[in-house]
Amino acid sequence: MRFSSLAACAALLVAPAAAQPVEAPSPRPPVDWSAAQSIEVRLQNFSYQPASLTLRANVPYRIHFVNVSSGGHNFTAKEFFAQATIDPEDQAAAQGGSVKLDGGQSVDVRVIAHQPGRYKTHCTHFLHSSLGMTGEILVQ
Ligand SMILES: [Cu+2]
Repeated sequence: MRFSSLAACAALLVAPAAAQPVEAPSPRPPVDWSAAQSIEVRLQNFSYQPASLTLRANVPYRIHFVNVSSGGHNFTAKEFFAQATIDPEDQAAAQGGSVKLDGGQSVDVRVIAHQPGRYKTHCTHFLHSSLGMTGEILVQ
């Protein structure tokens, strides 16, 4: 009797932990990319316009990157792209978390951010970030 009530008590103590199984990543439904909101980011010597983007989590966006300068730039945001879903068609353009553009080039990346937070972005070309080519993406 005493043992069984102890066992019941132990079961109660264990129950809350048992009620919180490790969450498996929930399967994500297919995305309707045609509903993506458009945002334009201009890359120039030596800044992003705008330097700060605000995105809502779990909302599809089409980010239109335009390099308006004659030299190459990139938009490197590894942590941002790592937590995001990128349209399979655009994954090559954002390979390794970096969108690379030659002078005058433009590219679209359709993306859904999932994890709210602040993510840094910068251009990895020599000295570009120290000249001001940095920015942030705020996911709300
Ligand atoms: Cu640059």
